[in-house]
Amino acid sequence: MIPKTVRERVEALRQQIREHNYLYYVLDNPEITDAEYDALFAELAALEHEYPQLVTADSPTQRVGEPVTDGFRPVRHGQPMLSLSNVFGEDDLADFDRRVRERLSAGVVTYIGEPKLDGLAISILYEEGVLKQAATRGDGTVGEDVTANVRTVRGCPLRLRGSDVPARLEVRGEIYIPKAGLKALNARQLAAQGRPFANPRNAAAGSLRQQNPAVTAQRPLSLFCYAIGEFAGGGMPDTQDGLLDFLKDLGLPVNPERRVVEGVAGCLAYHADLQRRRDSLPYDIDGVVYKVNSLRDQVRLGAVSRSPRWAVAHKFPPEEMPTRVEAIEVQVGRTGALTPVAVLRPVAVGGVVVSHATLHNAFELARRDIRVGDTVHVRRAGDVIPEITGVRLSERPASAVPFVFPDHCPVCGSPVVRAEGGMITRCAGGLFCDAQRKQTVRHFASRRALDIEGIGEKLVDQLVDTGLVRTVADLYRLSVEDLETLERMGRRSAQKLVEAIRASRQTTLPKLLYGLGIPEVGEATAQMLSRHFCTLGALMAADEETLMKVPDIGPVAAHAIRTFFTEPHNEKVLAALKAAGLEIAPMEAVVPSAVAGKTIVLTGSLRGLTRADAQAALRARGAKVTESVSARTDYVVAGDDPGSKIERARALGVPVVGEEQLQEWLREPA
Ligand code: 5U1
Repeated sequence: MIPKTVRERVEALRQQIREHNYLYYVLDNPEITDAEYDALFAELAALEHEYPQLVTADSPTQRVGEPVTDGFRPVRHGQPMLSLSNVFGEDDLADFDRRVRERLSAGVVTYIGEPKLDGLAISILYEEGVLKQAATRGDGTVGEDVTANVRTVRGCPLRLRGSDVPARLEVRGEIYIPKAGLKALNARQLAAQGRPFANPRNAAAGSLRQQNPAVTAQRPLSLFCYAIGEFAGGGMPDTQDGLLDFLKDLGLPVNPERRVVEGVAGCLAYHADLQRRRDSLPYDIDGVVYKVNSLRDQVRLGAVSRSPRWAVAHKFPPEEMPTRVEAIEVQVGRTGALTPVAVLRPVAVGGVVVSHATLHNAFELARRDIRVGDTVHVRRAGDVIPEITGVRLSERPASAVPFVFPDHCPVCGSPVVRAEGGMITRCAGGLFCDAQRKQTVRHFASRRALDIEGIGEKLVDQLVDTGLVRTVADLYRLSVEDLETLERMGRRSAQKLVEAIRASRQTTLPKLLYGLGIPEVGEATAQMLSRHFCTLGALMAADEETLMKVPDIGPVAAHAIRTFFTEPHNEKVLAALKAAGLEIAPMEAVVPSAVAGKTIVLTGSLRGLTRADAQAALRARGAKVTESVSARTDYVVAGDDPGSKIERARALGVPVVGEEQLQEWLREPA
């Protein structure tokens, strides 16, 4: 029997500790010393030790759980976790703002500026105020369950604050490591003979992927929340600014540097201000995010592909560093293109250790006359391949000589060719060239293509070098016994790989088209072609004229696609894939909007949305909205107290529909 006084004391201690966590992590305004806090914590831990029946999962003492044994379970997000598209300067931002204004039929738009942290996106689910699950973004649809590790993040409440918590709240934000934390962590890594983390993002990601939460608990992880996913059982604020206050009141940390601004000028002023103060912030930021402040307008704007139309990232200009060119290598790509690459003395640029930079092509290399031994400036912008922005000619060693571009492929020795007027030098070896073969297989197996788990660079090298794989179709003939002959491949791994290859036979048309590596066909074009033709057969039968009817397919792409499918070698590979049992899931036909091409007149007052909103939403779905009813009008939408337009519609025999029908139309995505 546990004395009532003990129960009450345990509850009181938990309340106090939670409140002090809130003061410390959310308000950044602690009211007690660390020693006083530690004393409260120690008292609670001692009582829970004595009365283990009193321990609850949301007690502040219960942050570090058992190690994960079977890897991280996949978690399907209730709503996709979007990623942000970028603007690269004032003109881009003005375009973004113009598109927002047009879609909203608005004059000036109120935005909110927020710092963009260099961390890892996370989704945290609270049920009845208690932390139930945390997942990484993954591919935006399915992430990994990292609940045990997120629980160790001190600033992340295990229980939400207040008496009015939503029944279900999925909050989204960024897990990051503050600058001081990264410095200390890297010092520890070095002292333990480990490799330092190149940037806070890697450090945060590495920490969250630990099998043992006790290790994660030692990492100085922090959290800022900035959005919600699923939400039920509570009132919602009207604005992003209000949402951040709402999250903060629930005890969730939000970034204090946000600012509500008006239009492009306000956004740019915010960007400039944060860029100036960047170094004095306690965490690394790589830019800012602008979001339309009205949550209702965010819903109206919706999303395209994986990015919202109502938010955009504006990065800071990339950083540059000087370093030395130690060698120039020539790499051979999937299509045989020869790309010169500078091998650099490793240097940290913008948080990443850079050791290679592309020199683009033979012409560019000759034009810029970059030589081995030169001191160059390297720039890294976001995730793009590092570039050399300048050469310090004054520091060029006397021994440095111009680079002589090879006239034979460095991999297979075939002669190189250059189309007249073209910039690209190619190996003429085609699939005789193992470099091209390897790249083709790698691309085919990659995540966004056929997604064959376990086929990495080294394995493809071996498969091609041993002659086991000459075309992508050969992958499907590999047996466990074949694979077992390879280096570092046990029977179990070989079995798993054969299974993964077999599973990849169930695919979709966009993935296959992308995976085939057809020149000019990236992921977006593969999608477009699939939607248009629905089957591989229909696409293969299409001539150039038919291909050019697909949006965005011009004569160059049409020619490339046609050439690919009429090339006998490719025909053979496709036939072999079919014979291997490739199954392409049928494409769902795109449902055209019910109002596309229709002329619609609105009359009377609408209850659910303003006239301007309704007009914008209908236009976004391809309708024409006009003021007066004529014989050409397809529908009149009548709200409350409609005017004389109704009579005119009836006289002309134009159908009159109510607001419910309008809402039905608007439920279809624009
Ligand atoms: N500050 C901030 N960072 N960030 C990143 N807001 C924000 N919003 C994001 C992302 C990926 O996505 C929204 C679409 C919720």
